[in-house]
Amino acid sequence: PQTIYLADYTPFGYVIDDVALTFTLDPHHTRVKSRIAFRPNPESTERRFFLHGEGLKLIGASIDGAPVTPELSDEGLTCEVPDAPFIWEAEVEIDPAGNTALEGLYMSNGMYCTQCEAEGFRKITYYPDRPDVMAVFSVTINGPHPVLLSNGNPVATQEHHAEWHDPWPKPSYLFALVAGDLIAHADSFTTRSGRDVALNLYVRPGDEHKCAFGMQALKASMRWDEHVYGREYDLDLFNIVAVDDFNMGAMENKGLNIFNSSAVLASPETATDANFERIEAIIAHEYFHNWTGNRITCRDWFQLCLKEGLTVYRDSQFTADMRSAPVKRISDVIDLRARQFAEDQGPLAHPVRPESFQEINNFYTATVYEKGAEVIGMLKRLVGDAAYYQALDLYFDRHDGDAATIEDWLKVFEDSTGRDLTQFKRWYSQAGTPRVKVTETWQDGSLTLHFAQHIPPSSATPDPQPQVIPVALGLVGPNGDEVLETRMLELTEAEQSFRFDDLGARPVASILRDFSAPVVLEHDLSDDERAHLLAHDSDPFNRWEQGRILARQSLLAMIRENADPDRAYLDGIHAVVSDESLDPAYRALMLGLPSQSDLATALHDAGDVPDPAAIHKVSEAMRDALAARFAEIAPRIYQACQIDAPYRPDADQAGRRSLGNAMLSLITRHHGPAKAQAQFDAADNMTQQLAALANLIRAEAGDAALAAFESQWQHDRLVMDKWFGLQVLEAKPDDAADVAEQLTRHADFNWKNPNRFRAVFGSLAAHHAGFHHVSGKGYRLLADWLIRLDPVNPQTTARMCAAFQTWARYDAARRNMIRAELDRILATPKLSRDTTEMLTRIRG
Ligand code: HT7
Ligand code: ZN
Repeated sequence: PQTIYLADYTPFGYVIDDVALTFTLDPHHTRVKSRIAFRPNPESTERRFFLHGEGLKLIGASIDGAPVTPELSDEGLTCEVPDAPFIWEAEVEIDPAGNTALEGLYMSNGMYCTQCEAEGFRKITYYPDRPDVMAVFSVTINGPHPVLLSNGNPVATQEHHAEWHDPWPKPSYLFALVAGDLIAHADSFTTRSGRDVALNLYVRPGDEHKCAFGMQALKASMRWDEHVYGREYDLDLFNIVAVDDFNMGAMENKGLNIFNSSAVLASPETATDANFERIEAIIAHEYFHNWTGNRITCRDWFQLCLKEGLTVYRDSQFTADMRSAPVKRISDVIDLRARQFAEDQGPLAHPVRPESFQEINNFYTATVYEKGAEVIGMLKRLVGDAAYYQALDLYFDRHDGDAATIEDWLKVFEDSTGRDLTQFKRWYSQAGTPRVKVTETWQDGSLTLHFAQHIPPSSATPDPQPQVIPVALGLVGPNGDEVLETRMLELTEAEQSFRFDDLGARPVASILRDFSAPVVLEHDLSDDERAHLLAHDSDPFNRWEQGRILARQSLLAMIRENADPDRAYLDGIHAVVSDESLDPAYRALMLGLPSQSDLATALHDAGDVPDPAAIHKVSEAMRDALAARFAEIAPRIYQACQIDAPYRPDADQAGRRSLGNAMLSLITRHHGPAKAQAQFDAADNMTQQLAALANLIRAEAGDAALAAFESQWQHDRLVMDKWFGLQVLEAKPDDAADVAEQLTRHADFNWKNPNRFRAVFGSLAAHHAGFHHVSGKGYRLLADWLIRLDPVNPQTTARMCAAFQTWARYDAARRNMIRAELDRILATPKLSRDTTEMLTRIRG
């Protein structure tokens, strides 16, 4: 496969003034006519006329009305064209019903829909399918469906015929079309300047009752973007469509967002609190793309973080404002460490702005998205809030309508703040997670903190240079008082020291508050000092962090030295969780343990070889110890968390349920499954029902509940995804692969549906001890199914390959088994470019 390099970027040789597309829909023989006004690009000397096109049957083409015979290849066509403006017309035939890859125009449950990012438009018609070619689109749809949608505003609608016009120039990846028998949940929004916007959430009949929350989240997002970033919506209409078959979460097509139904549909009975929160965040994310992505788009796909990092950052700000800021920050850090740190420290490491790729779909990664967002957060910390928003105003003014680059983005900050960001730019160009080691010296009332930063070299960045790292610091006195309020230290050198004088008694340094930079901090505090911060730190993140480190240290000692669970940890957590002045959601987070995969990383970092079975065993023992420590208080807290009011998915109620269900786990462990069964029987919402079911399965008392759940929810795909996933997640390590295998035989295991495939195999990959079972059956089963899925849906197959990315840290037997599976998949004839690239990178 061909490798594409950032350094090779050249602009397209032609400019498009406008595009008219006419679709005549048919499941296997859809006709697409295009009429495109091209003119030579005055900013380019390139005069080769190449249009992307894949899997298209060309019916005919003409230039200025005269038929032409272009030269066709698997990737597109070339043609002789005039050295002056001209009209290109073409007609192609495509097969939406046969499109199982879910990229381009495809069918899902009888409805037509599109997914064009990143390079799906070329499966619809011949076109310069690159984000820097922006054009105004008019779309006509002919089809026997009650609802026919495209981007922008409707200009004419009759039965079986609709015409749409999008006045905003856009790249082809933002094109969308939907046709089907859909029902609109309608509402409206009045912008700050008084314009009325019609809002619709289109769903399949039967899903109408799952729309209200998504609509409310959309309106909250629109209001928030006006208040916080001064950004208004810019069309008369904003449509969202829910689709059952979708490779990712959702897509920000201009004026016509398309959502995986799991990312938008929710009712109290069918969706958990976590689902509601995720839906709120994804709706906000896609809506925020209207400015950060659509109005200002990316020059090329190497700049993906320009829109994704910034939009993730904006959606995390939104969630923090709508819910609890500390809880959101801690949850984001848990996720960042689990997914992005793993990527950055393994064979898939790449910079936030990669410099080469084979298949761009493989670069919609945690590094581009989540580390990309962390980089924005650091920029904001470094320049301060006011300067950040001023810079953003300048960014929107200067680049509205542009296809921009990271250089443009940083220049805006340099111009508006006067700061030199040359070194900061390394966050975009260097792969790897910086490690920051801190040592302390204490003398005569002065504390000196010595920082040393080190970025482990990788094949992506063999010779890393020091980065700018904002380190938020506070000092906590011996009596728990704050003796130095949070201040930002800026690390720029490989080694740097900071001194704090006139301190009286020696304080405990609280470093990297609020997780001010995406680094691994190595700060040798004693257990007592950590317990002190756990009890007193004013920074909620670091308070939680110390609890987590104590837990990790104790778990590692249990593995290495057969130690007992650490009493100081158990007591410290008991004190925080019992503190009723704290937010219940935060107290629930405090009870979480490092994941088994995190522990494997910690062991590997320390030079040990992780044993998944041993890690599982100590994690269980620690949970038993927590259950015993909380035996007295857990039933009381559980009771206090019960809600005697109609279900609401807000932060308040969700926090109480989260703490209540954390208690339910401890109670089930210590006192047996009776309370879980009672909760299951009484549950009137999915959060309570699913938590109870998980506890019953864990207690090996779940058979009846599983059967009852299945017969209650058989008709609901999204709920059944939970049923499939939970059985794998909660299986014993010896059984996880067998349970997954049995579920693949279930009549409802529709493996071509990405949500269902992920429910089973995403859960297997997430089951550390089950997936890495010593027999190798987890590896074999996943490999079998990846081989089967690849020809059907390469994107989803390639993403799932990441399950193998940590292979090199395990023992020789496991390494050999994984390598054999990787080789077996790689030897499959006609393996997709997506999967080939992923596995080649993983295998190294
Ligand atoms: N910008 C969207 C990315 C996306 C996507 C990318 C590749 C293949 C399928 C896809 N579906 C959506 C989603 C987002 O980040 O908002
Ligand atoms: Zn996005």
